[in-house]
This record gives sequence, C-alpha cells and structure tokens, in this order.
Amino acid sequence: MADATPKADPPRGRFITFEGGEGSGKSTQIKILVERLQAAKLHAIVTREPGGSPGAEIIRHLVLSGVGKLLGADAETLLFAAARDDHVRTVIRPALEQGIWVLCDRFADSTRAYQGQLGNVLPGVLNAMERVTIGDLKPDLTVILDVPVEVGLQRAAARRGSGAPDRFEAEDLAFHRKLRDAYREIAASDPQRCVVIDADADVNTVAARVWTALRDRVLTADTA
Ligand code: T5A
Repeated sequence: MADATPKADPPRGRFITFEGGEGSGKSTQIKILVERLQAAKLHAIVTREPGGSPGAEIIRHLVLSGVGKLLGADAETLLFAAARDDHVRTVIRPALEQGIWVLCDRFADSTRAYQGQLGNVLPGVLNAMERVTIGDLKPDLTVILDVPVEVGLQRAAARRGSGAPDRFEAEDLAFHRKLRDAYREIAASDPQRCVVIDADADVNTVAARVWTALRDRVLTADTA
C-alpha cells in the first residue's frame, strides 16, 4: 500500500553572502567554499549580484557600463533593486526552499555601502527598496573580506590586464577608503550576522579563516 504520510519539507538551505571592496577576493573565496561544502555532501550553489538570473544579468551589464552613474544615485539604486528583485524571486528563494545552500557574491549590503554611504541615497529609500526586494530574507552569515584599498585595487588591476576599469573600479582612492569604512560600520551594526575577515593574506590562509567563521557560526548551530 502506498505511504500516505505527507512528506516533510526539506530544511531551508543556508544563505551566505560575501561582501567587500574591489578585488578583496570574494569570487576566489566563494569558489573554494562551494567546493568544500560540496565535498561535505551539501548541495550548494554560487550566484552573484548584480546579476545571478537572466533578467538581472541584463541590468548588471547596464550598471557596470556606467549608465547608472549618468542617471544619478537614486536611479542607480532602483536598477540594483530591480536586479535583486528578479534574482531573489527566481533563484535565491527557490533554492533555499529546496534546502540548497546559496553562496552569493554581494547582496544588499553592497547597496547600503555603495549607494547608501557613498551615493548618499537616503536610508528611507534603501529601507523601502529592501522591503520590496528582499522582505524577510536575511543572510545566515555575511562574510566581509577586508583588505587595504591599495591591495584590492592592485589585485583588480592585475586581473583586468589591459582592459578598462568598470564603473566602480574607476572611482578614486578616497571613494574606496570610504567604502572600506562603510563595510566596517555595517559589520559593527549587525555583529550576529556579519564577520569581518582579514583578507590581506594568501588565498589558503583567507580560506581557512572563512571556513572557521562558517564552522563556528553556521555549521555548529546546525548540529547543536
Ligand atoms: N555594486 C553591486 C553596487 O554598487 N551596488 C550593489 O547593490 C551591488 C550588488 C560589481 C560592482 O557593482 C557594485 C559593486 C561592484 O563595484 P563586479 O564586477 O561583480 O562588480 O566586481 P566585484 O564584486 O567588486 O568583484 P571583483 O571581481 O572586483 O573582486 P573579488 O571577487 O572580490 O575578487 P577576486 O576573487 O576576483 O580576486 C581579484 C584578483 O585577486 C586575486 C585573484 O586571483 C584575482 O586575480 N586574489 C588574490 N591575490 C592574492 N592574495 C589573495 N588572497 C587573493 N585573492 C584573490
């Protein structure tokens, strides 16, 4: 006889976001972490912002080309919000509901730091956008990779080679210093969710620091 017992929903996946200035090593660390989680038999995916879904990738192309800057910080914020709305609705929430871990390269803290602190977009506008785009979706852990501005920009330039810097890489040193401070403020305002990691070290050392943070703050909580 068929088992009529309703199947329990899978436990929600974990949502881990990576933040930091240009060239802080987010993509590098996410790649290492997803391989480690998969080796531990966890189903994990990597995504990014702006972008991560077909609709949001179109907007990514637009903002990084610099069009958003011409429109002004408020309009640029709306573009990031439109991309996030599509990404959350079509990729992040469905994955988490299926029990899949989502590792996301940048999320709402980037808007807080870049458009809020640097673009002077008012907190009320940012709050309203977050209500619409992410609602109650909060990362289980936000890893903020912290490197001296000169180191991050040097890494980004070396990777770019002879290509042109994008919209934000092209900003001056004062912009990037303010950005670093903005991330530290975000971390201080939400220490339960955020961990700041010294990322001015070789790739494997940083990866070990990221793993320790994840183990202590997420994996231990899961098995407690
Ligand atoms: N933005 C985004 C907003 O303004 N508002 C928003 O709401 C959102 C979501 C996105 C831009 O959009 C802005 C922020 C950004 O400016 P992007 O192209 O996605 O642009 O760029 P970033 O997210 O800034 O990512 P980057 O690719 O520049 O840097 P990563 O991912 O932090 O760094 P990574 O891993 O690619 O490393 C850079 C180079 O350094 C080397 C790598 O091999 C690579 O060559 N490297 C190291 N070298 C030495 N030691 C280490 N520990 C190293 N780690 C990496």
